[in-house]
Amino acid sequence: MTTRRLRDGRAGALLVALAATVLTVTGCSGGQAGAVTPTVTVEGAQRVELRYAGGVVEGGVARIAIPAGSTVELVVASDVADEVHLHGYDRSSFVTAGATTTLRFVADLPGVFEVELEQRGHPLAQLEVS
Ligand SMILES: [Cu+2]
Repeated sequence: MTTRRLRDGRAGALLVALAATVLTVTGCSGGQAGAVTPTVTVEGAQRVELRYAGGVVEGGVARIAIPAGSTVELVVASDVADEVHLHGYDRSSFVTAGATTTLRFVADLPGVFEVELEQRGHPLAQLEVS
């Protein structure tokens, strides 16, 4: 009886490990579908760098996958003065022409959220928190 319980316990642990692997693989393949992947800072934050110049976003307006619960550093460089606005979380920060601004927040709300240059109404990216 004791041996049987031990085996069952191991099988359960193996299933949990397999399920975790499947979830991880699914997450990775989703992130590669034309999306920009954030870099991870030494502090473990998800760092996203966007550059707006000449009226366009460098590399196009991408959907960026963010693991829910992580700290995000959203760095926006702009050649015009405007306000960077993250919808949903309703965070914003002014940027002066030729400078960068950083929005730092904890991604504790799942969903897809637009980042835009508020005064121009120009989309910069979409953050997909899941
Ligand atoms: Cu806005």
